[in-house]
Amino acid sequence: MKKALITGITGQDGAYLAELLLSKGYEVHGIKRRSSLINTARIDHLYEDLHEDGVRFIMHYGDLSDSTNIIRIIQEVQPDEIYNLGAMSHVKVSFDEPEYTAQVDGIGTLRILEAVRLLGLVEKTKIYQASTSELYGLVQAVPQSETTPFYPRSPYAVAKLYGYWITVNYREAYNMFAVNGILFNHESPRRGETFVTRKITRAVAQIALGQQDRLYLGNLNAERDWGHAKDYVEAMWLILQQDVAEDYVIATGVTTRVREFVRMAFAEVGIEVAFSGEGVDEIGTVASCSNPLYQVPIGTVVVSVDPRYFRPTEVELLIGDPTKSKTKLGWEPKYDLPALVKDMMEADVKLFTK
Ligand code: NDP
Ligand code: GDR
Repeated sequence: MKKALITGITGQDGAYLAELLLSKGYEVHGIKRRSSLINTARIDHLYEDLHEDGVRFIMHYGDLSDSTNIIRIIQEVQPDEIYNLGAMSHVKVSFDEPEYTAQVDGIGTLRILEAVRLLGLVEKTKIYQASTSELYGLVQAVPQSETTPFYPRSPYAVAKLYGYWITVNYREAYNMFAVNGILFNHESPRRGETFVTRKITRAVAQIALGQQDRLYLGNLNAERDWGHAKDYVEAMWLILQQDVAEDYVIATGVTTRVREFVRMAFAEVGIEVAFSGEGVDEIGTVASCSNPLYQVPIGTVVVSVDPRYFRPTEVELLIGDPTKSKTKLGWEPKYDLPALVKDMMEADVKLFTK
């Protein structure tokens, strides 16, 4: 039975990946941080009683800022595959916590690689590093592929740039199977509440149910290549099943503005929103309403811009070129953007109907 170790198992991707690996017969180990309240909601359904026989889902306390526990856990588990998904993953927050972000997202990656090397696991353990389209930052060329130059635009992206290159360096220096998945934005009903898609679907569901008046957002013009997290964890697994260690872009190849995502989410609950004004004065107003849940009067302002959500330096446009992953991995996403929006809206309407 193959053993996998997942850092960031309590996050969006960690939860989907754990499900996928369990379904493939793996023994799955995860690293979770100690917190004052239990924060394992995304993986509680996978919990197995350690007192039973044949347990295949095992959690370890740990933190990517602490080399000692990383070494101990890797030594204990002796994993065949490590998926390094743990990170301070919020771009805007990284401007407020730049040093911590560098420690966890940058040096944390080194800690994993170095632990595998020091423990003599180079031949045995394959390592997946969660790299990101944020590396491309300020647009150099589109669509962005494995050969497009990087220009990171946030402390998060700069930390991830270190994680990317230290992974490449350990691969080349020590012949390790250490690879980067350069994943473009991927979302789901399990997405953290402060990322823009989930913030939108939660707010739209609450507006549709008469529980909230307005949604405040930052840059409505940003363009993102959004996919579904379920599809993207499949790609992570495929990347580690290859004979040759290589880096891959995972994306849909379609980009959409934040404003359009808002429109699509409202349309799911029968509310047509029209945008007017510009910059900080832009508003979204109800143009028509056939909402089966709650009548929102025509002309009601449901979206406003709040400059507090602007970033000191923004990534305006991301659009990925998934040619290599499609041809070499045979990876094909099952969800397009309308299907993703539908999935997220259905889940949030259900959540707030309760
Ligand atoms: P989440 O923010 O949902 O999850 C992050 C995970 O990392 C959580 O389990 C979190 O634990 C854990 N974590 C945070 N800090 C530490 C730490 N110091 N030590 C150990 N674990 C820590 O992110 P996603 O699931 O969306 O993303 C997974 C990875 O992929 C991240 O590295 C992210 O940067 C990267 N990525 C994500 C993309 C996306 O669109 N989702 C795109 C490209 C890359 P806790 O639950 O305790 O907070
Ligand atoms: P991103 O995702 O920064 O791309 O990083 P996020 O959803 O936070 O922002 C996407 C775009 O939307 C704009 N935006 C807002 N964003 C947030 N969070 N809140 C708002 O109110 C808002 N209004 C507009 C942003 O300015 C931005 O342009 C995500 C994370 O998952 C990273 O970890 C990952 O590496 C990248 O995706 C790929």
